[in-house]
Amino acid sequence: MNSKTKKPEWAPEGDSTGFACRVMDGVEAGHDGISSYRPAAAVNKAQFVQRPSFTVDDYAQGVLSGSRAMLGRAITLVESNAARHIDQAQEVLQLLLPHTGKSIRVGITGVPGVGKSSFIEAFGCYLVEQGHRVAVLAVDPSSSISGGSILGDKTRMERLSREERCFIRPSPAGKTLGGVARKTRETMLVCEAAGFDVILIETVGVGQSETAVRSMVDFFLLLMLSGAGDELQGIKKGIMELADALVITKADGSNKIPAQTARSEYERAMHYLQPSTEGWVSHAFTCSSMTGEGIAEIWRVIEKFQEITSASGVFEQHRRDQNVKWVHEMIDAHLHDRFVRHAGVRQIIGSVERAVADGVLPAVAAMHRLLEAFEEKTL
Ligand SMILES: Nc1nc2c(ncn2[C@@H]2O[C@H](COP(=O)(O)OP(=O)(O)O)[C@@H](O)[C@H]2O)c(=O)[nH]1
Ligand SMILES: [Mg+2]
Repeated sequence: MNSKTKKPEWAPEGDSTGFACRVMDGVEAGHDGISSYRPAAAVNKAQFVQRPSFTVDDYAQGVLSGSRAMLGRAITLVESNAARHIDQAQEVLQLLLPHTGKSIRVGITGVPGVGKSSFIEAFGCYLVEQGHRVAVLAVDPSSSISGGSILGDKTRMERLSREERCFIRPSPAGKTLGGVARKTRETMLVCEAAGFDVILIETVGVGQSETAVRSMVDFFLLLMLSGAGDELQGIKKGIMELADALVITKADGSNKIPAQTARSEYERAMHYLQPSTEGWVSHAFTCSSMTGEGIAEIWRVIEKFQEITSASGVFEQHRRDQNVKWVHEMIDAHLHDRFVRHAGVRQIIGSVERAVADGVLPAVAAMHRLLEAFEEKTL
């Protein structure tokens, strides 16, 4: 191995040194307001290389000072499942919380192949040119099984990944959507504290992950293909109702006219849908990530959205509601987890389920029996 090759903060499992996403590097110094903050724990070089142990303040100050390396480490801490890291991560988040929230959070969804990664590349580069600092995150619960389909296609974000004003983080791994979403949500807060003012969250347009991402962003963008039926795209009316804007992708070359036709059709269809955000009318657009046409317009739409919903108070209210809802969702997940792990419950759940399936025990009685087992003190 070339000793000069810098090890990235993150690399896909089993990847060789060929993974060259520059934004993952531990860039620590000097440009673009990024300070050369060095935590005390890193002063001793040998200790730094072998076993860095950072305090909660190290993490918080490192992130706030704009250190890319500390940002990466703080996210790794937030993503960790180890009990000792979970407490520390919460303390770090507590310190960062007053510095979060000053961004626009945009969710991007659509079926695989619709052009999400290409859109993020074009859109992200445009935003960076406009002077923004862009963090790109992802929610893909299948990534731990498939080895990371989403954002794994780094070739699609080659230009963006070389931008200093951009930070790209692939989907965290996790067994449950709730776990993956929790990590992405906290990572988003860390990125905001580090000064990123546009957060783009890519989600794969299948299953429940859209709803999870919808509940953590301000603006939700649904990408669609022209010429493919709704059935084919697996797009349900419910998903369209989550969207604050719908974008027909790949509006270039011979696909330009079909894309415009599809736009008008969706525009009509959206007329009959519930609005996703109070006081905001969702519209359909076309864009091409290849020619860049339509990219600037989508940003103008998002700015307009922020302007209107901030003035009406909906923007702030949404975020407040999202936070409270998040707490309840975590409580539900936590209680459910404790329930299924409970020794007394585990002892009887098999036979109770069988009795219900066989039709000899009513469902409500089964529930009571299991909850009694759960609440019984084990001596
Ligand atoms: N012509 C054209 N092709 C595009 C455009 N955007 C994406 N593609 C192509 O569509 C395919 C899927 O794109 P990708 O961004 O990986 O989609 P994702 O799976 O939704 O992330 C790739 O072959 C891209 O080159 C576009 O604006 N115009
Ligand atoms: Mg992709």
